Parts: sequence; C-alpha cells; structure tokens
Amino acid sequence: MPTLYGTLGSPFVRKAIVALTEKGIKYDHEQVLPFGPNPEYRKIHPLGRIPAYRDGDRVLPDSSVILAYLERTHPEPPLYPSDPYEYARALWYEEFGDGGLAPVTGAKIFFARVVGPRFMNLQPDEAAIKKTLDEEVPPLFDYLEQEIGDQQFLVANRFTIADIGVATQFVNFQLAGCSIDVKRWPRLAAYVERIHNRPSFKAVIEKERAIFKPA
Ligand SMILES: N[C@@H](CCC(=O)N[C@@H](CS)C(=O)NCC(=O)O)C(=O)O
Repeated sequence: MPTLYGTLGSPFVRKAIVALTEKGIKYDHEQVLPFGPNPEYRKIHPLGRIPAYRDGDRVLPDSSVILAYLERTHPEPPLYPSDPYEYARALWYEEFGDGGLAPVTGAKIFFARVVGPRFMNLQPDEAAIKKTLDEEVPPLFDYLEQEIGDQQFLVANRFTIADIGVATQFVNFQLAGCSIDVKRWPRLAAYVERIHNRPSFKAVIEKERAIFKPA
C-alpha cells in the first residue's frame, strides 16, 4: 500500500487526501510534523515539508507533484481537465490556492492563531490577524467571487484540481475560527460550502474539526 506522509491540519496534505479519496486509492498515513521533521524524512522530502508520498520504491515530495502522479497512475475519475486551456486554468487556480491564499489564510491566520499557540507556545497577535483579515483577505476573496460567478466549479463544469487547491485553504481559514462574509462574498461562501460537502472533503474536515476544536 502507498504511504502518505504528513499530518492533518496541513492544507497541502489535505489536497493529497482529497485526491486519494476521490480516486479510491487506499493508503497508509504516516504522521510527520512540519518544522524540523526528523533527518530521515529529508531523504524523502529534501525541503522537510509535508506532504510526501511513497509508492513502492518511488518517493515524491510536494502536493502538486503527488496529485499529478496520481492522475497518471489512477486516471479515473479525472481531476484535471482535458482541454489544454482549461487544464492550464485549473493549474492556475491550484497555484492561486498554494501561492496566493496559503501565505495569507494559512500562514498569517491559521498558523498564527492555531498552530503557534497550540504547538509552539506562541501568543497569537490578534491585531496582526485583524489587519490581515481587513487588508489582505478581501482582494483574494473578491477575485474568487468574480471567478466563480454562477458556476458550480471553478473550471470545466466539474470537480478538478482547481477546486481542491482553492477549497483546501478555506478549511484552515475556518479552523482558525474565521468565516466567509456571506453578504460580501455570497458566491464564494456557497461555493466553498458546496465543495466542502463533497464526501472526500467532508471526511477529512470532520477529523480535523475534532483535532482543532477550540479548547
Ligand atoms: N508546495 C508544497 C508546500 C508544502 C508546505 O509548505 N507544507 C507546510 C505545512 S502546511 C510545511 O511543511 N512547512 C514546513 C516548512 O516549510 O519547513 C506542497 O504543495 O506540498
């Protein structure tokens, strides 16, 4: 059985879990905590980040790389569009999640409010978090509100890597006690709820809510 390395709570590990679940791939989950993982793990992921994946003697770091691999080893159901432009657009939304949302909703909100205080004995700087919510979050959400429009999914009228890459970041936003202002971003709020209600997302979110529930 293949092995997924990482821990629940990571938006990137969640990307892999959702893809594995959607494709019906059974796997073992080996707990690896980020920030200073043991040196052995660096043989699998030279940057020491999570997730990584082992399939027999093949090892792969990075959620995007893992998902691209799974798509080729397990093409059904497809999680990438076949049309070249839609395929590229889907990769763009994944990047928007990984490189646009994650540094804000993940690092500056979830990490600051949940990971730091719980696991690193750090105090959350609520003023800094409020500033992030007031200044950095709205342009990101405005963009998504406009992109989603009246669509069910971001690309190709079906669930793809675009939806995985974007919706995973909102799990961390919500685990940090934040919610999307429905009046300001009604389409985004409905979209995120819809995607999070898919069985693949729902199962992992339930486990994470139990782990990260407020003390
Ligand atoms: N591009 C990577 C990002 C992975 C990542 O940054 N993971 C975080 C945890 S959510 C991590 O391991 N951080 C520890 C570090 O940067 O040293 C991916 O998609 O897998």
